[in-house]
Amino acid sequence: FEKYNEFKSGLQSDKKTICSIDLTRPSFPWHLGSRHPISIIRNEIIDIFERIGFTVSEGPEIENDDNVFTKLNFAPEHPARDMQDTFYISRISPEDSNPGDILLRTHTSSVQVRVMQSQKPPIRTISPGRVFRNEAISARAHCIFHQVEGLYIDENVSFADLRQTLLFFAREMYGKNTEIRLRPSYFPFTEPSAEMDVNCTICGGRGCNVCKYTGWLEVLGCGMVHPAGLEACNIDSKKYTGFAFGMGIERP
Ligand code: 2U9
Repeated sequence: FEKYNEFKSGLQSDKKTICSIDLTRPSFPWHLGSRHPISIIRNEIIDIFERIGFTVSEGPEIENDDNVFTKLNFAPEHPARDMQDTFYISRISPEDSNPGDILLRTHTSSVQVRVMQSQKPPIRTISPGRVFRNEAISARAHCIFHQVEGLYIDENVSFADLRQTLLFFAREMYGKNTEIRLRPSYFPFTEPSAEMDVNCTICGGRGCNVCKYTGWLEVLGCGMVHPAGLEACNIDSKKYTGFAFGMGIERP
């Protein structure tokens, strides 16, 4: 109580008689917060591809049917166009004069469709961003998630270029001893298509519940850009070839 009175009278007379510290200053240390895990992984992926000449491209989340589906070689009745899979904002019957329905993009490939229409090859770009799918929400899946997609178009781009680029990415991202394997797959926008696995770094390949005892983790999809997609964006598919890849950010 004595100490209290001493401080009180000190404060009433002159602050400096109590101690030399400025009591009005904010407390220390001052925590400024930290990056969100999604941003950390997105920035890591961007850094790796920027080192080998890719530039970042961005585009709108509200898109039209042409850029999300038609120009990527999705058939008119493809199930991804279904209202159960895609969030539609307004439905417009397609005509030559309009680009069709307005919807929330289901992948960031639509950004790359815009790049292909506004730039000439060589094109080397990656598109990070939010995408929207009308799916049941569970512990493993949400209707909004994040992707990074990549596109490389030039003369003489081959599947070997695709494999070597993705091997470089995997070793930068997951460690220098990482091995990859490509399994055949199917996407409307690439032919041939593949899914890429990396060896499981959690169990070192011995098998664990993360890799479901296979020793491999699926990390991305990829393939050679379908010639119909190039032509739809006014790129001569006899002169140019390209590869593309896409990955979700949440899982890594
Ligand atoms: C253009 C042409 C083709 C991008 C690609 C994938 C394969 C792929 C999925 C991974 C997990 C999406 O987030 S996910 O569900 N993506 O498997 N994406 S090839 O292909 C393109 C991109 C642009 C013009």
